[in-house]
This record gives sequence, C-alpha cells and structure tokens, in this order.
Amino acid sequence: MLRPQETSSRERVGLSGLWAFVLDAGDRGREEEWWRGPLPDASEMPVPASFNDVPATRDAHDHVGDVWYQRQVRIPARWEGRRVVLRFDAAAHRAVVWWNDVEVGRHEGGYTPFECDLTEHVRSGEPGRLTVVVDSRLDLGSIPPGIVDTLPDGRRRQRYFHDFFNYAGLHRAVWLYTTPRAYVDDITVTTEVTGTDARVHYRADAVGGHVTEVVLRDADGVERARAASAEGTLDVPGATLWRPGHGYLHRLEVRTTGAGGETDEYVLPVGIRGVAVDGDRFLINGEPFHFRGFGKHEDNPVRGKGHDDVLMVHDFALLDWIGANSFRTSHYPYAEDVLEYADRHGIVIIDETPAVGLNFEIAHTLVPGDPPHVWAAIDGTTQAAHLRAIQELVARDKNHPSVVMWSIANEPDSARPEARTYFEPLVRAARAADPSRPVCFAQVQLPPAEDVMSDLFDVICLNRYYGWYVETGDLVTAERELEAELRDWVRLHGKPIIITEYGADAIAGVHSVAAGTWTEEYQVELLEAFHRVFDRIDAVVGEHVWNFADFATGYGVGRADGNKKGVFTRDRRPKAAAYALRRRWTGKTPT
Ligand code: GCB
Repeated sequence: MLRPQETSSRERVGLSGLWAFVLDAGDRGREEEWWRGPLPDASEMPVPASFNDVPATRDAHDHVGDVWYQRQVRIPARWEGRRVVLRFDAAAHRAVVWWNDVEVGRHEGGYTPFECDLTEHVRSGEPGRLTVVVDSRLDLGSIPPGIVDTLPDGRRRQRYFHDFFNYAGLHRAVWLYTTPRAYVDDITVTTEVTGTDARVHYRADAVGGHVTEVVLRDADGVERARAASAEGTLDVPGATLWRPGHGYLHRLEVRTTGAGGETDEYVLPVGIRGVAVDGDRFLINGEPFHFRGFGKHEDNPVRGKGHDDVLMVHDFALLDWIGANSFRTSHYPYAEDVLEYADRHGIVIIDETPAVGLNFEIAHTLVPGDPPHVWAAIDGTTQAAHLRAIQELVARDKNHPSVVMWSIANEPDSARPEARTYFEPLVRAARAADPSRPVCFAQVQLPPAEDVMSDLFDVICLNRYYGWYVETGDLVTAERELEAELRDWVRLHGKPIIITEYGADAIAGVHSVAAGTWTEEYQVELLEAFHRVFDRIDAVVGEHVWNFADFATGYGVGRADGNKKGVFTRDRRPKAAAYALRRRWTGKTPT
C-alpha cells in the first residue's frame, strides 16, 4: 500500500490540527447519528495524538469506547475531475468514517493505514463535513485481544494482556490526496545482491491504465536502469548498496498512462540489499550482522502514541549516541515516518504485528470465570484479525530496506499444542505475503523442550528476564541459567538467536552500593551478566535491551508510574545503563 506523496501528478494535503472532539461516555453518537451535523458539546483535540492524556481528566485517560472527531475539509477547486482519497495512517482501534451524511469507510486494527475513496462523494472547490468515530475497545476478537467489563455502576473497564497503556484515537497523520483517475495503485520491490551484482525485482499495479515507464535512479539522480513493463528485473551492476549505518537509497520512478492519455507518477525509495539466514548467522549483503539495540515503544508524555517528528528524530539521535544499529517495533507497526527515517539512516528494523497478549498466564488480569488459557478463549475471529494484521503490515512495509524480518507475535502462549495449530497457517501466510524476509516471533521465558512451535520460524527470538522475573536479585544464578538455556537452543535448533528482550526496572536516581533491584546499579549489572553470556555463544546474533525508554502502562502493583525498564527515562534522560551500553557498543566512555 503506497503512502501518499507529492509528484508531478499527485498532491496531498495534511489534515493535522485541531478537530472537534467528543468523548462519547454515554454511547449516544451512533444512536443519534452524530455524523449528520456538528458534534454536540464538542471540545477540541489535536490530530495526531492519542486522546487519553490531552484533556487532563481521569475520565479521558480511562475512557473505554467511542470517541468522535470532526472537521470541515475543503476540496481544492483544481482537483476537478480527479480521484480524491482520504487516508488515515492509523485509527486505534476500530473506526468508521463519514463524508457529510455518507459512510465512506471503516477499518479495524489500530496500527495500519486505511483509505476512503471520496471521488464520487465530493465536489471540488466545496467544503464537506468529515466525521470519524474511533472505538478504543479491545475484545477477544481483536488484535491485540482484551476484555471489557461492565461494572455495577455502569462504567466500563478495559482489561488487556499486554504491558503498555491502551492509548487510542487518531494518533497518526490524516491525509487528503489526489491522483489522476488512472493511477499507480501499488508497487512491490525486492532486491537481491550477489557479490557485486545487484538486482531489483519489481511489480507495479496500475488501475485504469497501464505501466509505461519504470526508471531506477541512484541518489544523485543518475539513471541506472529502465523498463517499460509492469513487472520485471532491473540489473544494477556496481550499485551502491543499502547497508546498516549507511541508508543509501535509489529511487524507482513508476509512470502509468490512462486511456485519456493522463500520466500518473509515483517515486519509490529503494534500498538495494540482501537479507538471508545461513546456519546460525543472520546476513545482510552476505555479511554477518549483529543486532545491537532495543525493543521500543511509541510512547510520549501527553501525546501518548501520537506520532511526533521531534521525538522521532531525537530518539534516532540517541540510538546513534548509544551505538545501536537496530530496534524492534515492539509491539505493533510504528508510524511510517519512523520506517522512512530508518531507511534513510541505515537503521535495521524487526517489524512486529500488534499480536501481543496472546498469553493469559503472564498477564495477571484474569478473574474467576475467565477461560483458563488464551487458546480456549479465542476463536477464528481472532486468528482472522491476526492474519489481516500480518497482511496489512507486509502490504504497508514490504518496500522498506530497513525492515529485515517480520515478527508476527510477541510472547504468545507457545507451550500448548493449540499454539502450533494456530500459528502454522499464519507463518505460511507471512511467507506467502513476503517470501524475501525471515519470519520470527518473540518467545516468552520457556525452555526449548517446552516450546511447541519455534521450529516453524527462521530465527529464534527470546525475551529473557533471568535476574528480574526469575532468580530475582541473584545475578550469579541468572547468568548460569541463561547460558545453560541458550546452549540448549543452540543444540536443539541450530538457528541464529536474538535476545529480543532482557532488562530490569530501574527508577532513575535510585542508587545503592548493594545494587538491589530497582536501582540503576542493578540494571547495569544485569545487562553486563547477559552480555558475558552473549559473548560466549556464537549463535547469539543480537541483543535488544528492554526497553529504550520508560513507558506508560495500565495500573498495576508491579508498575511504578509505568514500566521503568528504559535505559532512558520517559523524557529521554540517560540512566547509568545508557552509559554502560554506550561503552559496550561504541567503546566510548561517558565523557
Ligand atoms: C515482556 C513483554 C513486554 C513487557 C516486559 C516487562 O516480556 O514482552 O511487553 O513490557 O516483558 O517489562 O515485563
């Protein structure tokens, strides 16, 4: 799915700004058909932003259910006769969209984009009323799953099985854009590198016309290859490759022509690189790659999961400062701005679906009467939503060179036989959607002998909390048990291993000579114990600390104003662990 862009034939208008907003606590909006007029008693809400923390009330923070957004939009007069599309980069978690009185689209899944074709509904030069209802609820049919309880006083309470706050709303950009009636609908690119030979395989889908020209240029604009068909392979001998740390991008210009002779043009950035798994190595351009970095979150005071360019650029600067070369989009697809930035700067990404919380045992939120385990609770609806989440992720991110692997779930219950039955078709679907990248999932603390599904995947990704959730406070035992377990994985699977999570909570400013839990010293010592083990085991090809920064969670006795496993605080100040990692990853001392 192509992101809107400006080209010789395309224009886009950003709809960021203040929208009219109503928190629909009484569930009145759908019944009273609020899209038919101005929203009643509306306040104002910035878009993009999660709505929860903006109004400064507990009601907004904890709201479970519908919120309504509305604004007027004028269609530029010069768009007469053209195709007009509305694009939401994300709406968490279910949305319905109306243009004036007409429903023009709906979507489920809070982290992938969707479009509404307005062509037949708009008059160029005239304004229209755009209304969106966004439902924040997570249920057993959604990804991620959740349960909504109705309390005796009528209020709703949202439970979920994942460890980050359920921020919701329009937390990414909204666009109005135009193309000619005949247009480039999609482009799929895969690249291959053998020695000094580089190839770009492409397919371009046109609607209402046909592909007339495909041109590949290097970063200086010099033409490197050309074709005139919708599908093919471009040879680019001696191409400058996209490499970790060096985000070199070519660009692929695709032109289509419609029956009336009108041309559409889309320009896709292309990083030429090869990704492969070979034995226990992870290769990028044929060279072993060692992942250094983090599991992150989109999380930010006040904005919640609202995308923010300032924070994004700063986070990448901190990744650079600390010597990280990669991160995982734990636990959902991040804003496309983030992937584009990583493409340009050579940061490597493990791209994850929102399938987090498919595991009731570790969530501590079950109540009497709930199903005993996740596989007894969910049905085909959840799996269908999960399948859509995989397909939408791949459709959105398939062309990003920074993305080197798909993670299709975080910490699902992988001990019960039902897990294998559930995941087998999903792994097949991921490979069918993109045969060019390895597929993994992040596995919860479970030894290889008890795991029923890791053999289905290409890379063993392990979230391990020795010294924190197990062997709490005893790093000697933690180090020994971690090493023993990793050696079992090597023996039984022989695949590359990435530790996709390890870490300890540390409250910034809490210190102790005894280095007890929750201190900055303990966080450092735990990371160092893990690193000693990693350095003794060749098959460990990656270390992603949990987490880059402290982040918001739901309420809980194990959480002190959120999760404190960040090596940076929520406002991005370094803890002692940040300096320790910087020393390990760059060799630089604090000064
Ligand atoms: C995990 C989860 C992550 C949590 C983390 C923790 O295993 O994957 O979402 O935040 O542990 O800190 O407990």
